Amino acid sequence: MVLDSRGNPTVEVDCLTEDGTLGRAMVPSGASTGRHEAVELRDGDNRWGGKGVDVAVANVNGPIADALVGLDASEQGVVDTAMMTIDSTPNKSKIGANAMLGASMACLRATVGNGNIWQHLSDGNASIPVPLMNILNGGAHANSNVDVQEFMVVPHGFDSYPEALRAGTEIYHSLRAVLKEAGLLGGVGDEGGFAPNLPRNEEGLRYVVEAITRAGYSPGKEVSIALDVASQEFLQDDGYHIDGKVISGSELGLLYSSWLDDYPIVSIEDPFGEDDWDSWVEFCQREGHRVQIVGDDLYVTNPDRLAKGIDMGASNAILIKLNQIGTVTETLLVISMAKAAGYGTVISHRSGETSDSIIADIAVGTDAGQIKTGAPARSDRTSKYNQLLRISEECETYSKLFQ
Ligand code: 2PG
Ligand code: MG
Repeated sequence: MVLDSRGNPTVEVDCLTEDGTLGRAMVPSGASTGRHEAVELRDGDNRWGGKGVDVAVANVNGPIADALVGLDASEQGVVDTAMMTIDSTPNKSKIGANAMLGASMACLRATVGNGNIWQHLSDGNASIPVPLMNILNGGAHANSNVDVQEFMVVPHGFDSYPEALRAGTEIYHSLRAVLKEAGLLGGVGDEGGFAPNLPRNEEGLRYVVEAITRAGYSPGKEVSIALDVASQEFLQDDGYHIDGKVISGSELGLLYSSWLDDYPIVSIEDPFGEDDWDSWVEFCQREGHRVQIVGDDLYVTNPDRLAKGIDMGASNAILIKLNQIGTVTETLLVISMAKAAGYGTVISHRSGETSDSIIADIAVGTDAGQIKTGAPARSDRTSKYNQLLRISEECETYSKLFQ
């Protein structure tokens, strides 16, 4: 058990191989979790506010160790299948996706040893992903009145990742100055972005554009905006509760369309609820040609849900979170499925994170094109941006997405 960035227990797993190589991995944890995600096992007793992971840790040291000790750690498929055999539930509720993913990632690390995970995963293609940098936090990640969970900047108009990271980071600091002048600077949210109260969600877009301009960058040309609306969080029986009103999925789609007309938005994640397929399809038919539409709670990195979305035309991109599905093998499978369907792939952190930076390597090695990993602040977020800086010393190709 180790602590995550919100001060909650999470699982860390060590995998030791016969030649003495140690692979160690830590598991992240979400707050705005989708109903269809694999199960994160929590003790639920009166310690740690119910969030203890003693049972998950015992599962690693007991049944998972029993199933894995003696296997070849580099046979990722064999390792992951062995774990799924001891938990045949569809959502990994017996052993826990947190226990399983920790072991799965630890085996990957042990396989690579002092080498690079991104090189190990690459089929020859690799690129540094465009970062979607969450500089203004709302929704379940902030103590504010803003419904939209994440306002991100996307520094796509640059030749290299280091330049893009600098732009995004300068804009983060510029947003601090802009909000301070407006008397709106308070604390930050769970992902390190500022968390002001705003009269309307659209004001967040206005402030981010102002921050881009003030930092000396050209909105839309060099740096654009991505949103994670995480709308399931404000969907109730009577409709979507946003900006103090209750509206239907169609009306919410029209609100997004008006934002697309007025702001340089290149990507919208979870515009509709996790089971509101019809609204997704309607919006994707109308706007899919001019904006990336990303399913997170909708797909939960699950091959069956992704297949349904591809079939219906619900979106044109998917968010990838390893702990939503629970093994490295299944994660890689979902990435390939999405790519084969022409879907965009965004490799993502969780709002509760650790210093583990494995998602940076996965994003490069699978040539995913995009990564979402919070503000360029706080070690739990910068560990990923910094790992990408290290990788960029060897892999100079910066994704051409959104150019
Ligand atoms: C999301 C994530 C990460 P959480 O909704 O995309 O930003 O949040 O980890 O709380 O589900
Ligand atoms: Mg999301």
